[in-house]
Amino acid sequence: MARSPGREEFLRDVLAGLSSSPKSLPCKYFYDARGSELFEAICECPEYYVTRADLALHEAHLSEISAMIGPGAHVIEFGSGAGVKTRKLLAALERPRAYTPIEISASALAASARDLETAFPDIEIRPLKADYTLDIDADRLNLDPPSRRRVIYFPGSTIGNFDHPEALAFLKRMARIARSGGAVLIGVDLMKPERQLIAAYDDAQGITAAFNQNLLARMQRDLDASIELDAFAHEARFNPEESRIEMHLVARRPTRIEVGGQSFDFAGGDTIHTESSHKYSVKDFRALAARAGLKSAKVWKDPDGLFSMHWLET
Ligand code: AVI
Repeated sequence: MARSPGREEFLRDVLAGLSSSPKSLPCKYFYDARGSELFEAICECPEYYVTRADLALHEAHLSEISAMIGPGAHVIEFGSGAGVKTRKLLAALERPRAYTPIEISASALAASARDLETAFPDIEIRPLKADYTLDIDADRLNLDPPSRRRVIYFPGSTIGNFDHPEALAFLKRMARIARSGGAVLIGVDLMKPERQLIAAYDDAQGITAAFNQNLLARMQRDLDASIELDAFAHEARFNPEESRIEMHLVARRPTRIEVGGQSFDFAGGDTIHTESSHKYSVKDFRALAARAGLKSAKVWKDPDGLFSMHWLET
């Protein structure tokens, strides 16, 4: 999810989100430099099981995953490839032919490509600067001969941050890019008791709260917005109808946000919905993938049933 769209796009999305009912802001704007630091800190929180469970699943099943990917494949990651999971995966692959990280931030992409070229001199690193949430120009990946297997890699459960129609469209796009004979390796967070989910998204140290509130601070910094930061509190809510955790910024008292020449009034208790994190059962995710034309060939779960990794074939 690390994206840094320009100021114009940010302002347009903020004005649209604050004008809508209920008010919302897109979660992609969490990840400026400060937000990315806070997200790294969330991943270390004892309550936020997602990163640890995902990494443990990678470690436990690397040789099987490597065998499924097979020799000579082109691994295409939707994300910068800067993470420890990517390194573990690349290290375990049998003579991979190529690896492409797809990332909108040119600086993040260049830094990770440089590091990976040094660490993996045998792998052809082909970075692609693009917004993976939009359509990717397939010509830019078509250096591959038709016989080369493509594997789309999307760890970390970011798929959960998409609403169901968006997740379906996203999976269809992955299937198109993987093309016939390809596969998708994707991390998906699993449904679990509400108490555990709330703790994971409202940790005791207040790091997730700071991550959520940084969105308002970013509006001040980047858009010169006038906001009483202390008038908004972080809240994590479970939405059982949609099987998702929602993050909100809730007005503690009547307040006003002024941005881009417009003002938005809040009564105490009014909220801005800033993120949804959908939780799936294995069965429901398989069904969603099937609607995108992806056949489930293997699912790995950790022993506590917290997290899953799906191998889907085109
Ligand atoms: C990036 N994404 C998978 C995280 C999640 O769990 O939905 C973002 C996050 N939001 C709060 N904590 C972590």
